Amino acid sequence: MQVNGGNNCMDMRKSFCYRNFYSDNGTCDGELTFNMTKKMCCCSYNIGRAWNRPCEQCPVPSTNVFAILCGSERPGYYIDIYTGQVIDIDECQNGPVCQQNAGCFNMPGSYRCECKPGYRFTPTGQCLGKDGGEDSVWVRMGED
Ligand SMILES: [Ca+2]
Repeated sequence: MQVNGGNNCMDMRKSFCYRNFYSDNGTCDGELTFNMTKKMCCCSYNIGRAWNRPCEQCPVPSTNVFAILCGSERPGYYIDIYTGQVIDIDECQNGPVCQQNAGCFNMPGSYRCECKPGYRFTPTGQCLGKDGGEDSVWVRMGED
Protein backbone atom coordinates (compact mmCIF):
# COMPACT_ATOMS: atom_id res chain seq x y z
CA MET A 1 0.00 0.00 0.00
CA GLN A 2 1.45 3.34 -1.03
CA VAL A 3 1.08 6.05 1.59
CA ASN A 4 2.42 9.33 0.26
CA GLY A 5 5.89 7.95 -0.37
CA GLY A 6 6.19 6.65 3.14
CA ASN A 7 4.80 9.66 4.97
CA ASN A 8 1.70 9.32 7.03
CA CYS A 9 -1.31 11.48 6.40
CA MET A 10 -1.20 14.55 8.58
CA ASP A 11 -4.15 15.35 10.77
CA MET A 12 -4.90 19.01 10.06
CA ARG A 13 -7.84 19.36 12.42
CA LYS A 14 -7.41 22.07 15.00
CA SER A 15 -8.69 21.54 18.47
CA PHE A 16 -8.00 22.11 22.15
CA CYS A 17 -4.55 21.55 23.61
CA TYR A 18 -4.03 20.90 27.32
CA ARG A 19 -1.04 21.32 29.56
CA ASN A 20 -2.09 18.52 31.90
CA PHE A 21 -3.39 15.00 31.43
CA TYR A 22 -4.51 12.81 34.32
CA SER A 23 -4.10 9.18 33.39
CA ASP A 24 -6.00 7.90 36.42
CA ASN A 25 -9.33 9.22 35.15
CA GLY A 26 -8.47 10.35 31.61
CA THR A 27 -9.25 14.01 32.16
CA CYS A 28 -7.35 17.14 31.21
CA ASP A 29 -6.97 20.72 32.27
CA GLY A 30 -4.74 23.69 31.58
CA GLU A 31 -6.39 24.42 28.25
CA LEU A 32 -4.36 26.68 25.99
CA THR A 33 -5.99 29.85 24.73
CA PHE A 34 -5.99 28.90 21.07
CA ASN A 35 -6.61 25.74 19.07
CA MET A 36 -3.98 23.87 17.12
CA THR A 37 -3.31 20.59 15.33
CA LYS A 38 -2.50 17.46 17.29
CA LYS A 39 1.03 17.63 15.94
CA MET A 40 1.53 21.22 17.11
CA CYS A 41 0.14 20.39 20.52
CA CYS A 42 1.83 17.06 21.20
CA CYS A 43 5.16 17.58 19.41
CA SER A 44 6.05 20.83 21.12
CA TYR A 45 7.64 18.82 23.88
CA ASN A 46 6.79 20.37 27.21
CA ILE A 47 3.74 22.28 26.02
CA GLY A 48 0.94 19.80 25.36
CA ARG A 49 0.06 16.70 27.30
CA ALA A 50 -3.30 16.02 25.63
CA TRP A 51 -5.40 17.20 22.71
CA ASN A 52 -8.98 17.38 21.45
CA ARG A 53 -12.31 17.19 23.29
CA PRO A 54 -12.87 14.74 24.85
CA CYS A 55 -9.14 14.84 25.38
CA GLU A 56 -6.73 12.26 23.99
CA GLN A 57 -3.40 11.76 25.69
CA CYS A 58 -0.39 12.85 23.63
CA PRO A 59 2.04 10.04 22.78
CA VAL A 60 5.04 9.78 25.09
CA PRO A 61 8.33 11.00 23.58
CA SER A 62 10.66 8.20 22.40
CA THR A 63 7.75 5.88 21.62
CA ASN A 64 6.91 4.72 18.08
CA VAL A 65 3.56 6.48 18.22
CA PHE A 66 5.33 9.73 19.04
CA ALA A 67 7.80 9.23 16.19
CA ILE A 68 4.97 8.66 13.72
CA LEU A 69 3.13 11.79 14.81
CA CYS A 70 6.17 14.00 15.30
CA GLY A 71 8.63 12.36 12.92
CA SER A 72 9.52 15.50 11.02
CA GLU A 73 10.68 17.27 14.15
CA ARG A 74 14.40 17.35 14.74
CA PRO A 75 15.26 14.86 17.45
CA GLY A 76 16.56 16.57 20.54
CA TYR A 77 14.80 19.83 19.74
CA TYR A 78 11.31 21.19 20.04
CA ILE A 79 9.51 24.08 18.43
CA ASP A 80 8.21 26.79 20.71
CA ILE A 81 4.64 27.18 19.55
CA TYR A 82 4.54 30.80 20.65
CA THR A 83 7.72 32.01 18.95
CA GLY A 84 8.27 29.29 16.31
CA GLN A 85 11.86 29.01 17.43
CA VAL A 86 13.68 25.68 17.52
CA ILE A 87 14.89 25.09 21.06
CA ASP A 88 17.15 22.43 22.49
CA ILE A 89 15.51 19.94 24.83
CA ASP A 90 17.18 19.77 28.21
CA GLU A 91 16.85 16.02 28.62
CA CYS A 92 18.47 16.20 32.04
CA GLN A 93 15.45 18.11 33.37
CA ASN A 94 13.06 15.47 32.05
CA GLY A 95 13.32 12.95 34.84
CA PRO A 96 16.20 10.53 35.36
CA VAL A 97 17.73 9.82 31.96
CA CYS A 98 21.04 8.49 33.26
CA GLN A 99 21.62 5.57 35.57
CA GLN A 100 22.38 6.18 39.22
CA ASN A 101 26.12 5.94 38.77
CA ALA A 102 26.18 8.49 35.95
CA GLY A 103 25.56 12.24 35.77
CA CYS A 104 23.57 13.91 33.00
CA PHE A 105 24.97 16.71 30.84
CA ASN A 106 22.72 18.60 28.45
CA MET A 107 24.09 19.22 24.94
CA PRO A 108 22.63 20.93 21.86
CA GLY A 109 20.30 18.40 20.24
CA SER A 110 21.42 15.65 22.55
CA TYR A 111 22.69 14.80 26.01
CA ARG A 112 25.28 12.54 27.50
CA CYS A 113 25.77 10.56 30.63
CA GLU A 114 29.13 10.49 32.37
CA CYS A 115 30.23 8.27 35.19
CA LYS A 116 30.25 9.85 38.60
CA PRO A 117 33.49 10.11 40.60
CA GLY A 118 34.55 6.68 41.76
CA TYR A 119 33.13 4.97 38.70
CA ARG A 120 34.86 4.41 35.41
CA PHE A 121 33.53 4.14 31.92
CA THR A 122 34.17 0.81 30.23
CA PRO A 123 34.33 -0.01 26.49
CA THR A 124 31.01 -1.82 26.86
CA GLY A 125 29.27 1.39 27.92
CA GLN A 126 28.99 0.74 31.64
CA CYS A 127 29.90 2.75 34.72
CA LEU A 128 31.68 0.31 36.94
CA GLY A 129 32.44 0.87 40.59
CA LYS A 130 35.88 0.15 41.92
CA ASP A 131 34.94 -3.41 42.64
CA GLY A 132 32.70 -3.79 39.58
CA GLY A 133 29.94 -6.34 39.89
CA GLU A 134 26.71 -5.08 41.37
CA ASP A 135 27.64 -1.42 41.01
CA SER A 136 27.81 -1.65 37.21
CA VAL A 137 25.10 0.11 35.24
CA TRP A 138 24.39 0.76 31.61
CA VAL A 139 24.85 4.23 30.19
CA ARG A 140 22.36 5.41 27.62
CA MET A 141 23.37 8.00 25.08
CA GLY A 142 20.98 10.46 23.46
CA GLU A 143 20.41 10.73 19.75
CA ASP A 144 22.80 12.86 17.76
CA1 LIG B 1 19.69 18.67 24.85
